[in-house]
Amino acid sequence: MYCRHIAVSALRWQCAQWRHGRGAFGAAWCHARGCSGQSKEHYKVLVLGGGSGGITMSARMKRKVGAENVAVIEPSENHYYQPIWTLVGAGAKTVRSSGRPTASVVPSGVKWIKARVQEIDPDKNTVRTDNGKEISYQYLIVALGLQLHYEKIKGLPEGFEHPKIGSNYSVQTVEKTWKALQNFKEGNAIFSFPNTPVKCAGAPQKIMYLSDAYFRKTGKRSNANIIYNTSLPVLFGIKKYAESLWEIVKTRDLTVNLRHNLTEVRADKQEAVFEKLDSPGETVVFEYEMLHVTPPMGPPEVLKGNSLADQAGWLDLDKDTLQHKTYRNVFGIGDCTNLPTAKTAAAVAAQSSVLDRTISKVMKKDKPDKKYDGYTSCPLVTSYNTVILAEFDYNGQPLETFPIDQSKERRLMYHMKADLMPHLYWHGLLKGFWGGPGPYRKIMHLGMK
Ligand code: FAD
Ligand code: UQ1
Repeated sequence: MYCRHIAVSALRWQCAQWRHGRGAFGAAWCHARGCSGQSKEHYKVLVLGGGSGGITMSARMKRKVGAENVAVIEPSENHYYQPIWTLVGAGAKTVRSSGRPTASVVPSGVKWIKARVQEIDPDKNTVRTDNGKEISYQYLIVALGLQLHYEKIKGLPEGFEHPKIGSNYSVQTVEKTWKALQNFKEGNAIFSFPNTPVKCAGAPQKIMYLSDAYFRKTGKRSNANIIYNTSLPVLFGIKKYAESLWEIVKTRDLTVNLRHNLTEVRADKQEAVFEKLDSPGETVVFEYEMLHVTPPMGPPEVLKGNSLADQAGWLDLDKDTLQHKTYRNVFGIGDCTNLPTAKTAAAVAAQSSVLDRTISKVMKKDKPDKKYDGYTSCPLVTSYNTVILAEFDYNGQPLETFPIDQSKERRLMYHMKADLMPHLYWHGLLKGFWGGPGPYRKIMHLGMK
């Protein structure tokens, strides 16, 4: 039985070599042994993860190599537009509006493999799924996103069964934020930021500004202590926008405690425990009437310890071309990568056009020539009708699309975030037509020069 297993594996491997145009045996050898190219699962381009980056690249790869040569592995029945959860948590949008069936976003003709990737073997060009399938590829695009770790906070996730606690970071908990806001009477409203990399680093404080606005609108503000406890030593990483945010914090009477990391939630007692990162061993307990949790985050489990990952577990990419540093037929996009920029859908958009070009070049055995500048963007929602549109690059330098000062709160930017962006996402980005605002930025700034 064991020997037969080895023999079958060897046969499959040999045939995979033939399909890759390598190996000692040819088509006739493989067909004679009942292993036709058609019956085996092999794709020219295999995409791991059907989130923002995975669906975007599936659409772009379909145009490049034909739908029948592309597959995407994604276990979830639904695809979510996560950026709108900030507004869902504040009651300005419905959670229903954030999701669509995965079947409707996978490009037509592209194979959707509804499974979870369990193992990647980049030396053999194969991937194994949780339902036991082995799939081989010629080119691999890794778009697995990141993992949320609520369980790393003592008392969670079970604490979410109590009221007064919510989190905009998952579809299961985002409506709890809105419930906690509505039920708020008086006391502390606390907002946390973890001691790990996060996606959309502005989101943990956006919900604080919206809560402040909601309390003012409903006459509860004078009963509320609004507290932002962040593990970071700064309010926001880019000075230009941080200055505006500090001004808002001051004028709206919000409290910011830097270097405070949430470690425990005692939901039955409505207490949150924070460690003071600059005084090792020291903790401080806050009572809360409302708690918004941004969970610790980390790389996908399947990448940790894999030869595709760096020491921390993130996909190890060339920061300019998005090609893997050692496996030249492997590429990546989005939150699962170690690209030294903020993890956002806006970054995915800009990365997608560079990666498209890189893959074209690699397929033609040319040298990749387009460079990703690290573009990322975070629409900092500061009320129910204003946004500061932060946009910046690898160097932390503002890289603004519009020829106006984007560090100011603007109504127009709110409408862009709430009304325009969802359309751009579903009909532009996911269809492979939106590669970020780079080309428009150049046009918009022409008149200024
Ligand atoms: P995802 O879109 O998360 O997709 C990863 C996919 O991989 C998922 O579908 C998952 O099911 C799948 N997957 C995971 N493990 C496996 C496995 N083992 N096998 C197969 N599939 C797997 N970005 C902005 O640009 N602007 C914003 O205003 C903004 N606001 C945000 C607010 C919130 C509250 C949140 C949560 C996010 C926000 N973002 C924002 C960030 C943005 O949503 C992400 O950066 C973006 O979705 C990243 O895309 P991705 O493809 O890397 O990951
Ligand atoms: C963007 O491209 C994008 O991806 C579709 C987002 O995610 C939802 C964004 O939030 C932003 C701000 C951008 C950048 C787009 C423009 C027009 C500045």
